[in-house]
Amino acid sequence: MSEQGFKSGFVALVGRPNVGKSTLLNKMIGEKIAIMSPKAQTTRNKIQGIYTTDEGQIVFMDTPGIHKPHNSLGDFMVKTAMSALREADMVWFLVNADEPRGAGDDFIINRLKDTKTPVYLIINKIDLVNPADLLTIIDDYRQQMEFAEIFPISALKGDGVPELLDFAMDKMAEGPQYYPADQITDHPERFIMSELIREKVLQLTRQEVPHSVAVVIDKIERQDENHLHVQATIVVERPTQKNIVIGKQGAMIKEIGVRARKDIERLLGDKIFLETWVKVEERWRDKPQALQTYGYKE
Ligand code: GDP
Ligand code: MG
Ligand code: K
Repeated sequence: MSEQGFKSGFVALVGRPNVGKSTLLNKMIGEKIAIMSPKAQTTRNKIQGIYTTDEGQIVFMDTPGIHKPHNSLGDFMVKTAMSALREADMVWFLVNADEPRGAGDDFIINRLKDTKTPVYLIINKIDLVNPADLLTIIDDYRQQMEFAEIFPISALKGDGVPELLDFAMDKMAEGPQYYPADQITDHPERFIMSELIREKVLQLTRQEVPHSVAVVIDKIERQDENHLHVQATIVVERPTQKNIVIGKQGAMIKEIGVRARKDIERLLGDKIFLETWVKVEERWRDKPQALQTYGYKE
């Protein structure tokens, strides 16, 4: 550990398909990386790799909603992608040096413009272009939005990659080691499940239950190859809200469960047996411990 203390932070790695995101992750984290391979390509904080040194830890996450066109879950995806970007300490926007800027790049640029998180432009595959062309490319991207810094690299050959990593680690603030040094992936399914259940509560109860509702996934247990048993608790602040969420003879909670289960199944590709409970915890938002338990960072 360095004298200044351990550093840590999150990097959102974005870029249209084939720009070299996986190649870069592999180069950075080497054989230690295990790319997440859930059936879902849609989780909010899809952790792709964790880079740990004596100096600090950088968690790389993918934000799929940012590079996917709209579908039925489009709005939800864009919203969650945007909040993932806000939670990141920096965004690495990867583009391809040997292809002109395209619609896929512009789609992402338009979303990156809306975030306050610093965006680093990573121009990849510089081994395929001559330096004069590189300047034209940099100029073109610069005109689209403001970047905190621009890094030309070759993820394949490794050119510029150590410098990029050193730079990022340097920028990170002191912070905890979120994951053990030998852990390279997380299980973000938990996150998407709670987000989807929360979404259904808000949709179905409309104005009656405030946005302060939280959903905790208490248990995910695999029954067999295709079935997951999931237990979730919906946390509200007042007994009246609990009554609304449960509904007449449990009609509301049942409907919440049915709709959430369908979305979770569609996203994860597993059959879900979903059990939901409702709990009242007064003013949980004022309790730091509760905030952490319910997955809200300060
Ligand atoms: P992703 O879809 O963004 O994850 O892109 P991949 O990492 O799968 O890379 C797509 C293709 O580009 C693969 O064939 C890579 O080998 C190639 N590629 C990635 N980085 C570089 C690079 O720096 N130089 C060259 N020449 N090819 C690269
Ligand atoms: Mg990839
Ligand atoms: K690691």
